[in-house]
Amino acid sequence: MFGFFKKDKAAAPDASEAAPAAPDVVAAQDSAPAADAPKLSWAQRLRAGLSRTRAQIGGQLNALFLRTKVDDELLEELETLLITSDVGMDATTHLLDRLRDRVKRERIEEPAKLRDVLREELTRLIAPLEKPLDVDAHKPFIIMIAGVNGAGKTTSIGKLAKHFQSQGKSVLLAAGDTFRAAAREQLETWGARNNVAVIAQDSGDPAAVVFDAVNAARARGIDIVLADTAGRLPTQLHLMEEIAKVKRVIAKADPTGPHEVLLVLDGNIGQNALAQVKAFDAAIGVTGLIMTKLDGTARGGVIAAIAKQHAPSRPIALRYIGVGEGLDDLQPFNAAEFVDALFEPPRSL
Ligand SMILES: Nc1nc2c(ncn2[C@@H]2O[C@H](COP(=O)(O)OP(=O)(O)OP(=O)(O)O)[C@@H](O)[C@H]2O)c(=O)[nH]1
Ligand SMILES: [Mg+2]
Repeated sequence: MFGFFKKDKAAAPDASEAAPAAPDVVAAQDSAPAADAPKLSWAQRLRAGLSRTRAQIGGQLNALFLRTKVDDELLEELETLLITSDVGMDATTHLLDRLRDRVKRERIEEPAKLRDVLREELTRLIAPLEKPLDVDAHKPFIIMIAGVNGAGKTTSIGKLAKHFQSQGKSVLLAAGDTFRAAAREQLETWGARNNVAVIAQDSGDPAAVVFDAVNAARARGIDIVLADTAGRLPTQLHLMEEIAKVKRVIAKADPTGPHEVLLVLDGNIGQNALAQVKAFDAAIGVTGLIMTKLDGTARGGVIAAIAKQHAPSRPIALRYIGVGEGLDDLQPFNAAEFVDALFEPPRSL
């Protein structure tokens, strides 16, 4: 049975105070049962988790839309605000083109109306990222997790394991981070506590560990394999080659796999996310993204930049977003919900 914990998100939204890796999953479970803490709905946690982004971007947006009329000055300031909010040049230009066009065609004069139009256009822009992962397509469904050091891979695996278990799926973890000595034990401890099998090896070869895990999952009739990998930078070419090998070896164990290659992105890195997606995609063919730590940053606007970079020729899926360190703080990405959480509630008229 999964024991999990609740934390007061408002009290500790800062990812920078974080300690290392999988131990966090374990440590957090040990430390903060907080049974009396009010249980927040996902929408409430999302809103709380995005409070920094909202305070910074949403606050300034709302100030703009309190103006008395829609004019060039307002549109220019909006453009600057979006560019400086990690929405990026391409996505901002796209949004402003759409807005200017609609201001003209629909004769929009009211800033409040323009605000609604921006919400609509932003939702439309990021909606293609919303493609929930369908884990029923294969058994075992093999998910490989990649990303730079400290992005939130191992923590996200813990959250995903819980997410899938709550859907009645059996899960097996592959301790493919053979780089850090402690990583394996951390995953094993966590797995034992949460009734999730963990496959690990002394060999130090991540491809061999993951190969074993896929075979074990098949033998045991497991639904989902989550393969952790060590953090690496795209510039560390030998490590990028190593992770490409992990993928090839998975395909040897199961010619249809891996069924999902998830890149974990730290929400704090802003525009760097675009370069990471490109580099990991070139090496291992990324099929989905997880963006973590949106609670610790005001840089959530980068989601629009990612949508623009990949639309419409090669849409990429933002499968999950993380808005806290709790096991429940990872949820499927929902474009409308995300935009709603960014903007302050509409002012009463
Ligand atoms: N606030 C917050 N912290 C997070 C979130 N996701 C992960 N973290 C924290 O980020 C830190 C790094 O997470 P890990 O899961 O260890 O990252 P990793 O990618 O496995 O790291 P390496 O294996 O060292 O490359 C930990 O302290 C986590 O608790 C999130 O959504 N919000
Ligand atoms: Mg890790």
